[in-house]
Amino acid sequence: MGNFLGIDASTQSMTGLVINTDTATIVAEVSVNFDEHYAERYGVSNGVIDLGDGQMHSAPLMWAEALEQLCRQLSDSGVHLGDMDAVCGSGQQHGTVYLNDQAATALSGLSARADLAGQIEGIFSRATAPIWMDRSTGEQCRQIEAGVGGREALLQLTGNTAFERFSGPQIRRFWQTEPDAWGRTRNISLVSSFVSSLLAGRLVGVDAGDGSGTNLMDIRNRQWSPAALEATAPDLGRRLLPVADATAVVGAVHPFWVERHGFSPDCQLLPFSGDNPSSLIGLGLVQPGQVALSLGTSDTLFACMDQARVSTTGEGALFASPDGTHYMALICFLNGSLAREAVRDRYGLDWADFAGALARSPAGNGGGLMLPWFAPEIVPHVSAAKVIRHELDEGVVEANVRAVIEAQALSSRIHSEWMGVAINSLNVTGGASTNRQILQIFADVHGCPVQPFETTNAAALGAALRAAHGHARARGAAQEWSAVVAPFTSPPAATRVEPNPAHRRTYDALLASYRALESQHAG
Ligand code: XUL
Repeated sequence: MGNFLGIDASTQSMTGLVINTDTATIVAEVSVNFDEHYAERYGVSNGVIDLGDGQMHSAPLMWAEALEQLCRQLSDSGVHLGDMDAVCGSGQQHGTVYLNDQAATALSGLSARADLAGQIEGIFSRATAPIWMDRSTGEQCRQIEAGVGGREALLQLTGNTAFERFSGPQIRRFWQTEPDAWGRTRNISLVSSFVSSLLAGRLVGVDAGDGSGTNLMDIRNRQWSPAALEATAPDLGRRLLPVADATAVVGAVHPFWVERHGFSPDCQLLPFSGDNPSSLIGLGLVQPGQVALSLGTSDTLFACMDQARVSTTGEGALFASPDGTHYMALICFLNGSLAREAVRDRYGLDWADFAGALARSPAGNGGGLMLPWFAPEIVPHVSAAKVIRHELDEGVVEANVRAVIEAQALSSRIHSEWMGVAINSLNVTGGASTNRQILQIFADVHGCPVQPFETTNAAALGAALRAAHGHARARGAAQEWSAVVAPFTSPPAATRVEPNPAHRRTYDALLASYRALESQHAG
């Protein structure tokens, strides 16, 4: 029990979130915005350097500066960094940092008399780091898939087909296009393991959560896959540290952080993970069947799974959970609020009218269906925007409002079937989660209780909770994950929406018609 710091190194900012596990409270949350502090020095816009031709990079040295700035801002906000028992973190997934043979020495020899960035300027074999927004690696994706025996083989081996934004394709492109700099590359980190290495003062490995976003890790044994390494770049194995155990302390923070920023010399460090795997913990999803749905511009579904099942139709990404045993699915439906708002605006409604229309219309909509692809859809794959109405009169407001929400709920049920998990609880976050009528439809379609769930920064909270879990384990007082996350991630029971069994039967029947309509028009 004590105080734990979670750091999220995301695309546009670096956030620190402090929890106290004795009082079950978030005691501080502070953010350093990259554009605000570093736009000029590093040439970033929204945290990103656009190098053209789809090459989207960022600056690792900037992240080092931001880490010190974050410590100063936390202290200024009243946090006593000396009280932190452990620190852990997360990073935007997939980005790769290329280090030369000076890195290990520079990190271990850090002096508290000078700033961090000035002391590590010389450790990079490539000044910038490609990140998840990079779209320049299509060719490399195909080559890597071919190299391991095809798309399906890579999917079964690593949990994912090759994605342009994943680390392996980024690495292959670097080897192909900059062979000299590749020759000077001694180690490759991800964003997560780079920031944890700065705190440790030595190179820290990638955890399995972030490792599964590389196309390089065997998803089942959570180790680098020799076949995937070979298909990506020569001698890659010796440039990567072994995959780190996400639940085990790697040691104390380097004296640099003690002397310069007031951390305790006993403050323990856990390997960082990717932001999405970290959010899985921050959303409290530590048992199979627990699912969260974030209703944003796009709707994103996070699920905790017991086994490494893959989506053969490419409908979701599969990552290892940093809880050490489970897996996570990430499914992104592009037409989220985008579609809800399009219907709202089409009929000149506000959100209260929208809720009223749901309340006045019957479950199942009398068989009226809509395929609400107001923009090209990711899941299911739909390449051009189209809105299809089936037994649905465009002139009837209530029926169209109900049709868009029922479509989203039915689609989330159909396209999460590949997970092979019985969804037994659904936490819904984001703007639309305050609308009880929407929650009722999701509860009835999935046949499970649905709860609105307010989150702050789920990735940073997940990191702080991982710090608490790892610290207890290292003391020999290991706690169940559910006990660690519950005080921070349980919505009040009174807000829960229970499924209505009669509606559930209506939706079971409607599911077949929706599935048929969808397969007729998707693609
Ligand atoms: C996930 C992904 C993004 C980044 C951004 O696969 O690419 O969510 O992790 O933070």
